[in-house]
Amino acid sequence: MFDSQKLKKDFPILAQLINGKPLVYLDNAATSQKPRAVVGAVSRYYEEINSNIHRGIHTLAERATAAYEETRGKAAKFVGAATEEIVFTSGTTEGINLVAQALGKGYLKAGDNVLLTLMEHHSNIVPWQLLVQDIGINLEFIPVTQEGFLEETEKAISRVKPKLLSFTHVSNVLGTINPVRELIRFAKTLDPKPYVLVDGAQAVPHLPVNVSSLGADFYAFSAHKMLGPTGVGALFIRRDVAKSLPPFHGGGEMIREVHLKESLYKDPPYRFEAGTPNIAGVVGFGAAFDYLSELGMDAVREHEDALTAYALERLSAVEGLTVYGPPSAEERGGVVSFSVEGMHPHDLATVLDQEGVAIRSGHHCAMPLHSHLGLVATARASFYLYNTREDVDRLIEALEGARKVLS
Ligand code: C6P
Repeated sequence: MFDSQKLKKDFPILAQLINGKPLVYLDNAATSQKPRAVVGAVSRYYEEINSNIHRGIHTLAERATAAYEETRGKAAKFVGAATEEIVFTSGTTEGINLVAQALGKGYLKAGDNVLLTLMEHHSNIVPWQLLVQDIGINLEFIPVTQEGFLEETEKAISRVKPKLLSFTHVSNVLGTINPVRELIRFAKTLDPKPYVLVDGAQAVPHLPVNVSSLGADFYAFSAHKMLGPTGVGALFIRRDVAKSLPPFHGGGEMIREVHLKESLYKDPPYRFEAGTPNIAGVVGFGAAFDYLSELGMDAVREHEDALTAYALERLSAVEGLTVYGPPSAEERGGVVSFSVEGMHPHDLATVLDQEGVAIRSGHHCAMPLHSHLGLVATARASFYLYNTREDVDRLIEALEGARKVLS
């Protein structure tokens, strides 16, 4: 039985008072909290096996390499990939930049279309804008309805004929779960077939994801949003795509041979991992995969689905409050953005913080989406496996209190 109240005890940070009130942490889309198992794995790494990887042949180096590579296997299993299809990155942002820069070295050329959506995080917009400046690609966007769904996607794909389609699996503002499999299947009917990149930052932590069955060529996600450390993430690159993809950055460890004027690179995934990586972070990421695997992602999703449905129901009863995004919990992840009439989201977040309730306010790194919806900023509550119905009740109480203070 999934018991979020019990799970909370695994997260020492949640047991504190903020402004004299028990903390209710509802900023999980920004970053999740870390269970003891992850914190312990990172400190054990430093206390017991810290060493550089893939280089030394001494015992510690071998242990550190084994721990690092073990996580690659766990990541692959978690998202339904082969081990060599997983590249460690510093996070989703670096994963998308890696793909953009690598595809910008020959695959994408001046005038080629890259199709994004209006609900993208800046991490899936700005890397492509850099290629507009560098090589003159053309960016097009799939629109979003006022309810928060992608609009006329097939029409956009057929009209734009992109060489690359890149979109988010779950919106970090609207919570919308996009129909990834269907979108990819349709995109792949084009001739020539475009590459498809999926931004999984808000999906892998919350839903069962199988990148192979989705049919993605690239799929990026971050450890810190799924109980792991900051500064580490993974990028799935489909085996046959990776073979012909040039490296993003050069340096130690990604090479087979270095000569003065040229080098031979290693096979994927090592070709894409130059320099000393965040080894401790990757080891902590491994502990996060273990923790989530033990719970089961179906159970995590089920819990968040029920909690989001409860939050939507209670929020809808707050006077002057508007929720953005799909109306039903099944169509969205555990992210609920809203505004309250007459109150700036920053003021709202400040008053809630006084009550120990942590939410995010602002544009959530999705300025084009906010502009498209005619908004400047929103308040956002986002849930995870340790959140309870009592947390939602505390949010509502604090919101009612804020209405009294601010209106
Ligand atoms: N969104 C939020 O509060 P990084 O920073 O690389 O781990 O993840 C970037 C990123 C990419 N795509 C989506 C859909 C995201 O939500 C994020 C991170 C956080 O919404 C921080 S801005």
